[in-house]
Amino acid sequence: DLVVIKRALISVSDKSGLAERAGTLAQAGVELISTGGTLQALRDAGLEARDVSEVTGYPEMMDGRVKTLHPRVHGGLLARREREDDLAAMEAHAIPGIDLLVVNLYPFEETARSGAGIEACIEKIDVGGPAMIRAAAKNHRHVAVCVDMRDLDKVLEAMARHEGAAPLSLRRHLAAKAFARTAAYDSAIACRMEAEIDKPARSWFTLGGPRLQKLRYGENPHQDATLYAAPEARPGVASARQVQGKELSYNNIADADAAFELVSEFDPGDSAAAVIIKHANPCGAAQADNPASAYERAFAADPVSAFGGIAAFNRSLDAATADAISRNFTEVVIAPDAEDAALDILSGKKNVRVLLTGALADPDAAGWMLKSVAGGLLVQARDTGRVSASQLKVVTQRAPDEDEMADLLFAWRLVKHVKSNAIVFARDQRSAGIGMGQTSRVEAVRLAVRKAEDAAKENGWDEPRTKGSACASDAFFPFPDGVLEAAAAGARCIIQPGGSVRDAEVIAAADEAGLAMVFTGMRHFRH
Ligand code: 93A
Repeated sequence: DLVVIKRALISVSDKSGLAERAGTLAQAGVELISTGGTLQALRDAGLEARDVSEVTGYPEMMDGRVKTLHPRVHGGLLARREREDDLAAMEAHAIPGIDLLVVNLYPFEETARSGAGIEACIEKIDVGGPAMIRAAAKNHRHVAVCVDMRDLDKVLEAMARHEGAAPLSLRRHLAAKAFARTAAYDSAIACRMEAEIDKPARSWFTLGGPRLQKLRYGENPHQDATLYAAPEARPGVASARQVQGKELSYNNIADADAAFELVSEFDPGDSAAAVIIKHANPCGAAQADNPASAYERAFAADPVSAFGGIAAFNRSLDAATADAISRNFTEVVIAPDAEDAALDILSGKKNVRVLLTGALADPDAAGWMLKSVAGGLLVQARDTGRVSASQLKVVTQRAPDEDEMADLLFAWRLVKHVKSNAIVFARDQRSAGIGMGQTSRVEAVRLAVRKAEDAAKENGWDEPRTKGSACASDAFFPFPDGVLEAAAAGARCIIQPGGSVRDAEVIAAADEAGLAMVFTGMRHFRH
């Protein structure tokens, strides 16, 4: 099961850590073969290496597009060492056997992420590298392959233990990683190519990027979990910088994502916004002149649920906000940025995880949402739907006034981020009561009303904030009952998609109760 490493081909785009490791290989008596830039780097480090052109008998050509694509390279990677005919072919065609391949690819992903144009991206498509990686990985019974310089350390350690040899278990592990790497690389290329096409066919879904973090566990401690990078780069939780706090858990990441995607719907130029999330649902959200009062308003909307919640902001954290946050038990804080004074204050709460994203998420950005089903994967585009006041259709005798319209639009933004069936009451640009995840719409209304009543008790308000509120429903009311309950709780206006066969009855009930009602023509299911 041991393969003694006698000859290695090294061809790396990212040359960091190369010289030292190649030096260890050379010391172990391994002959090195290399491509242009890598060869130069090795020689600069005082190491001896053979030029691949000398092996192939051809110079590198076409700006390096063709350098290792040759039978003398691929034969050396693919030859089965126990097969007489393979050995005879090597002998006949002067093919040197390669026992170790070290390749990292042209930086296609980085180039695409930097927003480079398609031509620049295409130039970064590595062809020879993946071809060699796949050849070596296919032939891992005889060859070890490293697609990551750090894996060469594992090979070197094994060689030190096994008299210059790498065991099958390691070669197998490296081969699996090699195919995962070329698959992810090609996924990224496919993604970038599809971005150039108006209506991509999507007969296959391309997934996958590198592992960002191995998580301690999943939603529950008995579930394994990992965070991977998506092929498309977007500001958000996966790319955020954690500046302090305990390790992020699976649920932290999921909730911080929900929080940040929602708060990013609010333009920081218009007002500060704060959102508090529990179990992927907002329990409080508010706008204000500054982040601290937005947070206080969001917190007061449901102080009981906010315990141990995740707080998200659309503006940089300042000292006053950090102060307000640290008075409550908070699991995660996520914001585009933070002032030093804010970080100082939060550092007093060692366990609070603070994530800085550098920018808000773009609510209009294209992207994919995944959900696994037994034996399959459901894939849909992100919900980028939004409505403005001018797109709303007033369906009742009374039209909403300006204040009501502002609260309707606020509630509508929120309800998009609440699990269905979802109902949001809002007043003065803050949530008043949120009903989420119910199996009937009227039950979602009741839950939202009850939460508003609880909040009034908790805060010592003389009435629940549903009085005089705007109410949003993520999908149409199938019956008038939900509308009647909302009216009974003091709502003055309702925003909903419309489209029920009973719309006429629902509108009549709203008119009877003196409510203004607008239709969006767009629903926001979220399951
Ligand atoms: O342009 S390529 O697709 N054609 C090739 O034949 C080839 N062989 C190796 N790119 C090729 N490579 C890549 O060159 C490797 O994957 C590596 O990323 C890079 C190293 O080039 P250099 O040693 O000249 O810096």
